[in-house]
Amino acid sequence: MKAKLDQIRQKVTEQVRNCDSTEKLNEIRVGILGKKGELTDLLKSMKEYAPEERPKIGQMVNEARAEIEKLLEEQKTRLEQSIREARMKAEVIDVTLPAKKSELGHRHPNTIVLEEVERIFTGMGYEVVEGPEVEKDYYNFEALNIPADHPAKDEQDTFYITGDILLRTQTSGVQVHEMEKGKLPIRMIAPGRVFRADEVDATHSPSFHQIEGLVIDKNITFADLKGTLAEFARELFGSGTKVKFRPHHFPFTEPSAEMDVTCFKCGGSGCRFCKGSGWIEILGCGMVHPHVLEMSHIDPEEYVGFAFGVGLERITLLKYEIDDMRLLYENDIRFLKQF
Ligand code: 2NL
Repeated sequence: MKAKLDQIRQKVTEQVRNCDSTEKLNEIRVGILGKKGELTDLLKSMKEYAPEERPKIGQMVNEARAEIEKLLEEQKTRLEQSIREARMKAEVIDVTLPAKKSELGHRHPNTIVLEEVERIFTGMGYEVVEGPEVEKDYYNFEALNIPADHPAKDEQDTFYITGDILLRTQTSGVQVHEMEKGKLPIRMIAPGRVFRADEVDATHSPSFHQIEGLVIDKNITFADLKGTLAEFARELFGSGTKVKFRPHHFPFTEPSAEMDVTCFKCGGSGCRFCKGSGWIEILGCGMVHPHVLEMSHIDPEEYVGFAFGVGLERITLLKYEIDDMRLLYENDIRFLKQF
């Protein structure tokens, strides 16, 4: 028995020493200590010995077992250590290698212009207020005095979600919510994304951005509107910019006007850019219609206001002399980096 044990011990020591993977180490363990392993077989053969010899044999086998287990464990630790070392060696980071250049983004020209417009109006004491892109028909149309049979309300022009919920076609709803709060006076601009069922071309998109402005206070006149918007135009397009107001019609303002600025390309003498007229239209405006004030519970006998609306893309295209609106939606970094 002792000879057999010594033989196993020797064999295992040899095998373990030459073993180079944890899988093989496990195979060795099973071959010796497993259910059908050599040492287990040896233990099973105990009954062939005399009863008085059995405890001694049992002790010998157990000692051999402990020894082999220790051997296996030590080799396992050694193997794991060397695997770890090999991995660390392969993972070495060469800090002297040149760094990869990371491509930086760029602010969108719309964002640059919007921030400029916000700077101009906050400088005049206006608040910037945002609101939801999904609105009730009431806040987009009815509260603005736009009648039920107005062409803008046609499904051809407006994206309806349900019969009375829609994607806003202008940001006016934000101002109506503000008027309903009843905190006067109001000096605000409402920038944001708006939606219209338009086909895409050089000057149209189903989704674009608008900036609306609203002032409500006592004793506001059309002169306040003119002065404010003229100052806005001078700050945005340069101090030499002149403005001109042409009569217009909107259901939500009375009187209403469109404002033109002198062409910043030719200075007013006429060129291809302004189609020879010397003027470029940039916004719509007017004195808030008394009925619009009334619907939002503001007394038109006590309070008056003016309002205006500008297309953000339109002024971005003009300011940067971009001739196709689609360029603003492609987000090609080579285009964006030019502004
Ligand atoms: C345009 C120009 C405009 C307004 C928007 C407005 C908002 C309220 C009350 C009265 Cl809450 N008016 N907004 C006023 C004039 C022009 O937008 O070309 N729109 C189609």
